[in-house]
Amino acid sequence: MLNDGESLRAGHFSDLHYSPSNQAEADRCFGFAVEDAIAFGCHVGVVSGDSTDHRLDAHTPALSALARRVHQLSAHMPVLLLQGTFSHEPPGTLDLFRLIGARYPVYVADRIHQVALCAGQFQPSTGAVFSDSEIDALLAQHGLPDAVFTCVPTVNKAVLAAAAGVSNAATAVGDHLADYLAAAGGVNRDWRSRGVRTIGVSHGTVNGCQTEHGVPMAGFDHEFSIGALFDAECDAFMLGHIHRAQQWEQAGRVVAYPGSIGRFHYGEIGQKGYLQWEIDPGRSSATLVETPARETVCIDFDGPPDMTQLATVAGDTADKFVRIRWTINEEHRQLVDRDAILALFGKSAEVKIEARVMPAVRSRAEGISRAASLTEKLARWGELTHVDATPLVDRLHMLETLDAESIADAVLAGLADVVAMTSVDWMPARDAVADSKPVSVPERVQVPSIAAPASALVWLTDDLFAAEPA
Ligand SMILES: [Mn+2]
Repeated sequence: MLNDGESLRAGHFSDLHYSPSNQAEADRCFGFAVEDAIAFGCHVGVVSGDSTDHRLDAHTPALSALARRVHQLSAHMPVLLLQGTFSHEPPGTLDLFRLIGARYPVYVADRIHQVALCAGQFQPSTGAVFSDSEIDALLAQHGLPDAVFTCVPTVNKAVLAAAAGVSNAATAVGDHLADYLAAAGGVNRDWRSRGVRTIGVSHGTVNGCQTEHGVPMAGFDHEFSIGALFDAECDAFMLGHIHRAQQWEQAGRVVAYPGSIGRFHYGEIGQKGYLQWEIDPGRSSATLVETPARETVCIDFDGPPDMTQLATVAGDTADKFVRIRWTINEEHRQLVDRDAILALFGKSAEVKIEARVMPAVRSRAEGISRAASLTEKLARWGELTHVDATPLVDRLHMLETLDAESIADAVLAGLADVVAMTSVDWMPARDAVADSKPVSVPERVQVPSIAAPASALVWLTDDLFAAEPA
């Protein structure tokens, strides 16, 4: 397949996410990439997982569109498909693809193992790595392979533990992977010493990589460290799962994500494409070839949308996918003219409007929840609202310690005192008040007296609904 001294050229595609809703985007981009890889003269094609977005029925047009592209590619080069995330690519999804190879085979890697590419045919290892006797037999039968792949598809933890030969099931996934990659590294060093190219293919998250939204992935639950990947001693390590293109290099060897083939969500930053690899024993390079992914424009307002600004932006959004978001208070939501916004973006491929309405919120008394007793809460409320809470605290104390009758008696006693103490001079000229009779206070009740100016007492006897005297 390769002339002496020629680099192996590989087309590396990932995260195609074929589905009914993604079909136009996925097929425009993957179709472009397949044709470009064929024109570039790639010797092998690799899809590093998530060919589909979710479970697809056999009659779904998106599934046959994907199959046609893989078939088209296999007319020109052998194709390796790696099992991706189970929720995107349920186990068994790729099985049918083994049957659609054209001139070259389509090989499905759905277990942890190594596979040699010899004269356009795939020769897999029986176990997780090639044994010495397998290597001898392979060399005797086929001569030097064009490349040896180390395949690490998505697997469950038990399978992974078995592949790594680790008995401790409690070990983290990342540790099992690191053990396996180190073991594969020994075999790959052996292949390289014979002048054979080695290629890793996997689907997972590298600790410290960046997502398509620009967020760095950091934490201990991510599958690989970049060091563990380089420990596999592959000249080229082809990754899938993260939708943003990025790569790492160490002494001429490269680990890279092409990112997703197209732009499937709003707000994804960076270019979309596929990787053209050129691989030699101990050295490789990966170049991103941009696909015609859709262009998205995201316009966010912290408040109501600015129509002048939107009108300016709209001029540049023909055939683009536009998302406009704003936040607005509940009472102002009617001020936004959605129809006017849609009219501005009439030439766009799609306009998605997301209004976030802020409900009217009543301000609460800060710190009141930290006060231990009801009395303290009341005092805190008084402080915050500039109200003298002392009389209220007195009344609260009465409510807490006395029964209703005692309280009523005490109130009446208080009124009697006020009336008794009040001289006619400053009594309001209101017959009703003057006519009120003092009430005796029962001896047994000892309560704080509640004094009130006589002018405040009219409600006791007055007609509350009568018009105020002029
Ligand atoms: Mn994906």
